[in-house]
Amino acid sequence: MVTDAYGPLPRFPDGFLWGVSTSAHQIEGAADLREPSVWDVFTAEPGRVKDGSTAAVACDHFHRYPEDVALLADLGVDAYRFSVSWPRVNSPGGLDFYDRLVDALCEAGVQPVPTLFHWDLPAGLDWLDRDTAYRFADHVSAVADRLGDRVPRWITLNEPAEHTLLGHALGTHAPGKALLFDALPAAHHQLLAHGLAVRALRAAGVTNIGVANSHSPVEPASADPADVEAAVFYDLLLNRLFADPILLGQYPDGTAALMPEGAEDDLRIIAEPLDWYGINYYAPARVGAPQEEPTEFGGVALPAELPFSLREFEGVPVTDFGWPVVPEALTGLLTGLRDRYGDRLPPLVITENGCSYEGLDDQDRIAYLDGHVRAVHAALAEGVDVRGYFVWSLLDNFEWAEGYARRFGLVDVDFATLRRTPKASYRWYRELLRAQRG
Ligand code: GBH
Repeated sequence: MVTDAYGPLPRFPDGFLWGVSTSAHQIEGAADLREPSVWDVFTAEPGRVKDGSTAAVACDHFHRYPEDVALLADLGVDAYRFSVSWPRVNSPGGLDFYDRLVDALCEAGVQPVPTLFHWDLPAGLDWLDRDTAYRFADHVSAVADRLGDRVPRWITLNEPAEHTLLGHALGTHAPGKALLFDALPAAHHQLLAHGLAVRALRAAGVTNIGVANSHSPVEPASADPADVEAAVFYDLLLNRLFADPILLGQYPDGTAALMPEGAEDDLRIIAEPLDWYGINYYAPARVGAPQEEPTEFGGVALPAELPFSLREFEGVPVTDFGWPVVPEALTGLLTGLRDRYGDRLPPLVITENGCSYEGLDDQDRIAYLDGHVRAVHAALAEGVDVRGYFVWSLLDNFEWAEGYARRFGLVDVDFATLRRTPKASYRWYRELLRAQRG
C-alpha cells in the first residue's frame, strides 16, 4: 500500500541481510529475575529518567518473546539483532532464556544476531577498571559455549562511543559519571573488552564476528578555521577514536596520551581482525567552535568548557526527538569510511537505523526509512561493500533517559496493557522485503 509512494526501491544484491534490532534492557523487563545492572541503579536515582519510569517491565519481552518472534516471522526479516544481558547471564536460569529465544528464532527461520554488551553492565562493575574487560571476556565465553552451535553472527559491543560520552563523560546515561575527558579510560577498556571478546569468540569456534559502532558524519558549521578545527576534533572524538583502534590498530592524533598508561600495548588485541563492521547511523552532526549559548547533543545540554559546539541543520526535517533527517549523509558516511580505511575495512552492515515518531500511521518513519534504504543502495552503487541493514527498532521500548516517551518501533507497544500493534511502517517494511525477494 505504501511501498510505491516513493517509487519502487532499487534491487539489493541477493543475500543482502535485512533485519531489525532491539536491546535487552530496553525490552525484556523481568528485572526481578536477574541481578541489577548499572541502569537499574541509575534509574532509581530521582530525576535521571525523564518520566520517572523504569525498565522493570518494559515490553515484558522476557515473558512474551514467543509473540515477538511471531511478529518477526510475519515481518519476514532474515535476521534479528538482540542483546544478551550480562546481569541476566550471571543469574540462575539466565542463559536458559537466550537458549529458548535462539531456538524459537531458528524455528521461525530468523537468524539470531546477539550483541554481547548493550550498556547494561552488572551493577558493581565499572568500565573505569581494566579488569572489567577481562570479566567481559569470561561472559562472552559462557554465552558462546551455550549458543555457539546455533548463532551464525555475533556482535561484541554496542556503541562504546555513546556509552563513554553519555554514561561517563556527560553523565546523562548510566552509570551517571560526568568526567568529561577523564572518561576516556572507560573507552579504552571497552575497546580492550571488544578485542578480548573477539579472541574469546574465536576460541569458542564461532565465526562471523563484528562490532556495532555509532557513526555520525561531521560537517563544519562554516569554512572559518575555528569551526573546521572544532569539527575535526569532534569527528576524532566520536568516530575515529573508536574506529581507528579497531580497524587500524592505532589511536588517532594525540589521543593515546589521554588513555591509561600502556594503552598502546593493547592495540594488537583491539585490532583483532573482524569479519564485518557494524554501523549505527541516525543523523549527521554540524559542529562549530565553542559559543556563548549552550548547545545540545541528542537533547542533552553540553558543558560550556568543551572545545566544540553543536549547531542545527537548516532546512531539513527533524524527528520527534529533534534529530535532523539527512539520508544522503548515510551515503557519504559509507563512502567516507571506504575511502579512509580502504582494504582495512571489512564488509559493512548497518546494525541500527531508525527514528522516533508518534502514532500508528507513521508516514514520517516510512519516509525516513525509505530515504535511508535508498542511501545505502547509493553507496552500493558507488562500490561500497554493504551486506545488511537493520531497523532500530522492532518494538517501542525503554528509550534510556527518555523513558517511554520516544517511540522508535515498527510495532507500537501500549505500556499499560503491553499489547503490540504493528504500525504502517511495519507493513511498509514487510512489503519491501517481499519485493526484494520477488
Ligand atoms: C542508539 O544510540 C542505541 O544503540 C539504542 O539503544 C537507542 O535506543 C537508539 O540509538 C535510539 O536512541 O541531536 O542530532 O546530534 C544512538 C544514540 C544517536 C545519540 C545520535 C545521539 C545525536 C543526534 N545517538 N544522537 S543529534
